[in-house]
Amino acid sequence: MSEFKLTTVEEFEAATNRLLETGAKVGADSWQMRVKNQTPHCKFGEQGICCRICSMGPCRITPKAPRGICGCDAHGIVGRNYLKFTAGGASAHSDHGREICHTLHCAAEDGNYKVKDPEKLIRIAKEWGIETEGKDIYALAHEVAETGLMEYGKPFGYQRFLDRMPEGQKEKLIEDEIAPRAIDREVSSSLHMTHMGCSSLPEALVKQSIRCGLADGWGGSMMGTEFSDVLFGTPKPIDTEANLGVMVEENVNIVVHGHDPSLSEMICEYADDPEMIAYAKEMGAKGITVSGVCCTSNEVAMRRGIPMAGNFLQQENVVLTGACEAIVVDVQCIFPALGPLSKCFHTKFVTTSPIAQMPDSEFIRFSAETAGENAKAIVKMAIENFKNRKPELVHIPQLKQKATVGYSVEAIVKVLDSVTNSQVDVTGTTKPLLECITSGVIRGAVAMVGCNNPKIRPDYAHIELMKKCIANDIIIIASGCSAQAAAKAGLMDKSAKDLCGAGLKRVCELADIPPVLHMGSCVDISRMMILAAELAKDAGLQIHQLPVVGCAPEWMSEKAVSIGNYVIGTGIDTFLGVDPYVSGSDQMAQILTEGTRKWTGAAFTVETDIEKLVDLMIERIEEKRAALGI
Ligand code: MSK
Repeated sequence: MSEFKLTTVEEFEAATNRLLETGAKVGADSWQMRVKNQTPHCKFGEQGICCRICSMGPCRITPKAPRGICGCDAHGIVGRNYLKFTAGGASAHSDHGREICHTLHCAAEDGNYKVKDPEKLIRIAKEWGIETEGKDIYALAHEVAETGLMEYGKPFGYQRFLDRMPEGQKEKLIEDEIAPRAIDREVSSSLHMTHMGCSSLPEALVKQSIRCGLADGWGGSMMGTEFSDVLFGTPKPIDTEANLGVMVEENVNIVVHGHDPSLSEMICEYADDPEMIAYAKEMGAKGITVSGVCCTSNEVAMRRGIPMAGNFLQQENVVLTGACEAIVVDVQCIFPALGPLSKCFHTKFVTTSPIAQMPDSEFIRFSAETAGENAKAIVKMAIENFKNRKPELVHIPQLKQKATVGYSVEAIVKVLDSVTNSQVDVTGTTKPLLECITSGVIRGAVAMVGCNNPKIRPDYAHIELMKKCIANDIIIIASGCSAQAAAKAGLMDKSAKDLCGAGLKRVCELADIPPVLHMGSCVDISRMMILAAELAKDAGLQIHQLPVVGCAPEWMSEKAVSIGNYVIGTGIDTFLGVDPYVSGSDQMAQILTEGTRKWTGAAFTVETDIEKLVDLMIERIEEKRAALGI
């Protein structure tokens, strides 16, 4: 009998409550308290009908005042707010991708950063028409990086990676004026369109939202993912652990948080350095444990097996353990609350990027050129802080689960190919996966993504949706904080196959995979787009015909809105558990939930009842199967 048991959300909550007791002792604030202070939320903001893009307002739409001072109605105001929301997210993801391009441009044989996957680099160079023959790998890396950087500001043409789409899809996007041009241009055009006195036509604003999102998904994010693989290695299945119990009381605990692997990779490198480990011992610790929060955690988990301490709404918990010597952050999804919170403990809150500077932090400017010395200084600082712990405040909840992570597209193709082609050459296609789907052994796939949001019981929606899907033979590919929710629960343990329907269970057994596949961080949703494109090409279909849907049940960030736009822009129906502030306009709601189909074949479904949301997803997958006659 297997001893495997999922960790429940109730157990997560009990662990959090225990940590909040420590917080109360030291007078710490928490997101749980701040939610109470901020509730009820502003109704105008919730419906997206508050406009403050010029100084004549702010204007708010009511039955008595149906137009703002400029005459814009609710539909225009909601539409502009939605486009701004998207542009914020696209800019963040794409700027992350740009940083990775710069890091690739700094790569050198004897430098801080090396090319770890030269094959992938050569493959991308060939795809982009860059001569590879007889070139030094670093010269090639620099040329590819420079070409990538040009994708941000080139004056003509569309994003290069659109050529990865099935035949005809890019042309359709061009015809509908949704194909993304230069990335910065799409962000800039979006902000131009939302300027006072420009667009107020909902259809135009949604179209631009999709275009801007696609510049992120098939531009900035895709380059972020691909070049991170070139620099740090393309992920392969690797074992790790997840939840706060991965922190080790006797060790110096360094927690990396944010998104950009350029920093966290270096921290891991130096934390592993025998000189640093010896120094930690000298300071009274047994060793050094690096663990992660949010997407930077996903990055180092899937390449190095670094354990995952938690996801978005657990970031304060790592400090509340009283055993965190340093929480080291780069960009995005970092609570400014970590500054004052860390002051209640001995924890050093280390900010490293000019993009994310916060009060009550120690700022150590990190750059690709000085990465080694920056990382060493941070690791040393954490070690020297070990002696400042207050033992009476230390409590690490003993909750953790095993997880197998690192399912890049390349890894998925490889594991499935090895099942069907054990005696012959590996073909390197998605055909084995397609056969499973066509035969009905697997009914379809859900791309589960996104954050936590206090509007939804944290992690509950992710976990319950995944459980119901796998029980219905629907495989899950997960990224971002959704992936971490799955890992903390135990759904990325191979033993979780016992929770699957008979078909998916058989596939998990044959391929030796968990039913929820970890695909990486939030920029890595681009991997999901590549997989969908490959599946469609191998099946001779368009992406929107596949029995595949996207789902972000607990999303919260601007990036998630950008992602949602590029997922439906790619042709994948997307199910949201939180409304993107559009309920104030029936016209906007209609376009987003139906109208976009004429351009991309996909649309959003918003349903805050999680039970209903999962049933709607399963229904949509079955509809797609029926339309294909499978
Ligand atoms: S970290 S964007 S909370 S997934 Fe990528 Fe998690 Fe959402 Fe941030």
